[in-house]
Amino acid sequence: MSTEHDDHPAGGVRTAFRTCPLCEAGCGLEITVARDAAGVEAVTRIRGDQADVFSHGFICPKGSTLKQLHDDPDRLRRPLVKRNGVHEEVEWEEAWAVIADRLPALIHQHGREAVAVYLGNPSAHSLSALLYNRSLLQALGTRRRFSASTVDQMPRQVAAGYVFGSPVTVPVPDLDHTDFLVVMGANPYASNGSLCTAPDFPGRIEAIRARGGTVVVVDPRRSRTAEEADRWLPIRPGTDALLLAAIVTTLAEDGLIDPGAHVAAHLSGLGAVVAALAPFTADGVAAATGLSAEEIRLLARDLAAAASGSVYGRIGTTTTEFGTITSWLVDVVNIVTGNLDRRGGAMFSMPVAGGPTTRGKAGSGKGFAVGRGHSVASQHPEVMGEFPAAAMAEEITGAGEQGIKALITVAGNPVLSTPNSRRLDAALGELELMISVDMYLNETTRHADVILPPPSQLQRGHYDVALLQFAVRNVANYSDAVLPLDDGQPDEWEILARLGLVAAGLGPDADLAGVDGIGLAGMVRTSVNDPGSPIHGRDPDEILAALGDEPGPVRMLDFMLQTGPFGAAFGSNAQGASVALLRANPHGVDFGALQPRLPEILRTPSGTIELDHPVLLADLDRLRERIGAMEQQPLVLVGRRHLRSNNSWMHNIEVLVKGKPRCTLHVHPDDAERLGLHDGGVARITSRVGTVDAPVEVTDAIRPGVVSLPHGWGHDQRGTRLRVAAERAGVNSNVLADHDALDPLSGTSVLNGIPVDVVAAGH
Ligand SMILES: Nc1nc2c(c(=O)[nH]1)N[C@H]1C(S)=C(S)[C@@H](COP(=O)(O)OP(=O)(O)OC[C@H]3O[C@@H](n4cnc5c(=O)[nH]c(N)nc54)[C@H](O)[C@@H]3O)O[C@H]1N2
Ligand SMILES: Nc1nc2c(c(=O)[nH]1)N[C@H]1C(S)=C(S)[C@@H](COP(=O)(O)OP(=O)(O)OC[C@H]3O[C@@H](n4cnc5c(=O)[nH]c(N)nc54)[C@H](O)[C@@H]3O)O[C@H]1N2
Ligand code: SF4
Ligand SMILES: [Mo]
Repeated sequence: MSTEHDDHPAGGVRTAFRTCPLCEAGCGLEITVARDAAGVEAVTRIRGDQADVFSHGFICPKGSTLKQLHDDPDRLRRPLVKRNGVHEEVEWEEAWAVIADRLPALIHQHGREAVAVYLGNPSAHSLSALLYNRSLLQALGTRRRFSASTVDQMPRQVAAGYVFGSPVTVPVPDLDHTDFLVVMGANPYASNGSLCTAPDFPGRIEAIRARGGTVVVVDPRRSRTAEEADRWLPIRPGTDALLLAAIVTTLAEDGLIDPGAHVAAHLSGLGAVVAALAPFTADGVAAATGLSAEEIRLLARDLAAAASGSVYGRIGTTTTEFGTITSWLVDVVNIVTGNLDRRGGAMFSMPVAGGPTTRGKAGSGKGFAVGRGHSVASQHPEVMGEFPAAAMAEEITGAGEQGIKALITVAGNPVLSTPNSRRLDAALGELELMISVDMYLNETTRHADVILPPPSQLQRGHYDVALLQFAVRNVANYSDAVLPLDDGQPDEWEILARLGLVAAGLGPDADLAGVDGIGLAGMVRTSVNDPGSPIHGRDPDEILAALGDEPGPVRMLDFMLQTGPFGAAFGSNAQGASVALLRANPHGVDFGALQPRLPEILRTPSGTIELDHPVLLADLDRLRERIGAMEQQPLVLVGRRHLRSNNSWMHNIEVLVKGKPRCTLHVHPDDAERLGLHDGGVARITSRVGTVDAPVEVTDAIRPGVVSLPHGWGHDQRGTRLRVAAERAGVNSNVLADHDALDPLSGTSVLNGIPVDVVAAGH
C-alpha cells in the first residue's frame, strides 16, 4: 500500500495516498485509515495530498466522498441474479453458474454477433477495466461494441486520427505556460477538465491571468469559467466550426497565417485548407454564430498576436452536428497561429505508460480509417471499433434476425446517458440475456439478468493509464488498494477476465492465472521484437521473471511503465519508471513539462500532419449548407455539469446531492417572459423524440434562445436500488436527445443544440 506509518498493530491509524479515480483530474488524496482493536480498518478522513506532484493538495467535493461511496449501503457487495423480475443477492459461484449456463449457449445458437458490449465512462478510469476489457472483447469476438465515446469525445479522436495518424494524438493546451487560452464548450470550474488532465484546472486558469495572460470562453452559457475569464463569447450552440473557420479566414486575409518553421517542416495541405475555408468569413458567419464579425476578427488577431496561445475545445464542441470538423478546426487554428507543439501552445503529452505513440515506428504509420463494417439497422460505419451508442436500441429491436440478443455492460448507464433513453430502456427489456459489471442496481442494470459488482474504488489499485495520455505535465502516479477486498470478492480484473473465459465456453473454473500469464508473455514477446522498444532483443524469459508471477493488472502496468519513454527498461535505466519506483514515491513522479514531439509522434502514412484529409475537407460542404438554417436556429437545449455531480452515478451520495435541486431548466429572462415561464415553475420540454417536465430556473447566465438541462438524472425508475438518488430523482435530459442526430464522421450524438419546444407545464 502507498502507506506511511503502517507499522501499527491493532488500534492504530495510518495514512494512505491514492489518486482519485472519479474524474480526469486525478487528484492525489491523503486518506486516513483507522484500525480498531479487532484489526478492522475504516477510512476516517480523505483530503487533498499536499505533496502530490501534480495536484499539490487540490481536491473537489467529490474526492472525499470515496469514503461515502465505499460505505454506501446501496453499493452492491454481492452479485444479483434476476428471478421472476426481482433481483436477488447470490454467491459468486451461483452468479457464474447462471452465466455459464446461458451465455455460451446463446452464442452457440445465435452466433457471436448476437452479443453486444457497452463500455461506460468509469471503465476508462479503472486500471482493471482498461487492461481487461480488451480480453473480454477478444473472448467475445463480437463487432457489436458500443461505448460512452460516441456520446463524448469520439469526434476529437477521429479528427486527430486523420490529421496526426493516431486517434490518441490529441493536443492539450499547455495550461501552465500559455499566454492566451480560448476555452470552447468546456466548463472546467465544474468538470475539472477533460481530454486535458490538469488537477486544479481552475487554479491553472487563474494563474494565466495572474501572469498577465488572457482567457476567453466561448459558450452559450455564462458558465463559472466564463465568469472568471477576460471575455465571454456567447455563441449559438453547434456553430463553433463556423467561428473557427472564420478565424482562419480572417488571419489569411490579414496575411497572418504562420505555422512556424518547426511545424511547417512536417505539415502538408495547409494551402488547400486555407483555400477551402475562404468562403467562411467573419461577416459571413456572424449571424449564424450569433457573434459580431468584429468580435470574431478581434479574437483571431489577438490569438495570432499572443506570445503563445491555445484553443481548447471540449464536450460542447464534440457532441454537436459538426463535432469532428470542429475538433479538426481547433487544430487548424492552433497550427495557423504557430501554436502547435510549442511551449504555451497546444502540445502533446509523453505518456509514461501505455501510450500508443510511444511504441512502434516513430514518425509514420498506417494512418487512420473508419468503416470496417457497418451497423445492421442504420448502416452506421464502424469508428474505432465501435458503433454509435445512439444505435444500440435499433440494433436490438430493429435488426430482425440479426438483432442483438445479449448485452454486457461494464461501468455504464446508457439508459440515462445516451439518446432517446425511453427507446433504449424499452429495447433492453427485449434482450434474452443481459449481464452488467456494475456496483449499483440502477436505471440500466435493473434490466440485467446478472449483475457482477466490482470492489469499491478504495479496494482497488489505481493508475490512470487512459487519462494521463492527455496530461499537461508528464506525470506518473500509482496507488495500491487502500482497503482489502471483502471476503470472497473478486477484483474487477478477475470479473472481466473470467467473464471472457466463461463466454469462450471454458467454464467458471477456468485457469485465470494461466490465461493471464499467456497474455503477458504475448506483450513481452511483441516488445522484445520491436526495434523501437527499450528492451529490443532482450530474452523474454528474463523479462517475465522480473515481472513476477502475481497475476493481474499491476505487473502489466509495471511492464508498460518499464518499457515506456521514461522506463527503467528492466535494469537498463535504474532511475526509470516502474511500479517499484512509483511505490517508493506515493505522491507521484513528475517527469517534467511537455516537450515538442513533432515529428516522432506522427503515425500518418506520409509522415506529415495531413491537415487536408479529404474526409474533413468534404464535410465543409455540409457545414456551408447549414449556415442558413443556423441563422434561423429555433430554441435549442444544451447540457451543463455541476461540480458536485458526476454524470449519472454519484447521486446516491447524500453529501453531494443535498441542498437546492440541481436538475433545473435554465431559461433566459426574455425567453421566460415570451414562453410564460417563471422561476420555480415547471416547464414542459418537447423534442422530436420525447417530453419531460423540469423545474424552471430563470437566469441571465444563458444566451436567449438557449435552455440548459443537466444530464444523468431521472432516478425515479422502478426496480432500482438508489434510495438517496430516488429522493431527488430529477428528469432524464436524454429522453429529449434524438437518436438520429449524429455527427456522421464519428457517429457521435448531438447532445448540445437539441431543438425543443418549451411551454409552462399544465398549459
Ligand atoms: N445529454 C447528455 N448526455 C450525456 C452527456 C452530456 O453532456 N449530455 N455526457 C456524456 C458523457 S461525456 C459521458 S462520459 C457519458 C457517461 O455515460 P456512461 O458511462 O454510460 O454513464 P455513467 O453515468 O458514467 O455511469 C457509470 C456506471 O458505472 C458504474 N460504475 C462506477 N464506477 C465503476 C467501476 O469502477 N467499475 C464498474 N464496473 N462500474 C462502475 C456506475 O454505477 C454507473 O452505473 O454520458 C454522456 N451523456
Ligand atoms: N463535476 C463533474 N465533473 C465531470 C463530469 C461530471 O458529470 N460532473 N463528467 C466528466 C466527463 S465524463 C466529461 S466528458 C467532462 C466534460 O467536461 P466539460 O467539457 O468541461 O463539460 P461541461 O462542464 O458540461 O461543459 C460543457 C460546456 O459546453 C457548453 N456548450 C454547450 N453547447 C455548446 C456549443 O455548441 N458550443 C460551445 N462553445 N459551448 C457549448 C455548455 O454550456 C457547457 O458550459 O467532465 C468530466 N468531469
Ligand atoms: S477534481 Fe474531484 S473528482 Fe476529479 S479527481 Fe480531483 S478530487 Fe477527484
Ligand atoms: Mo465523458
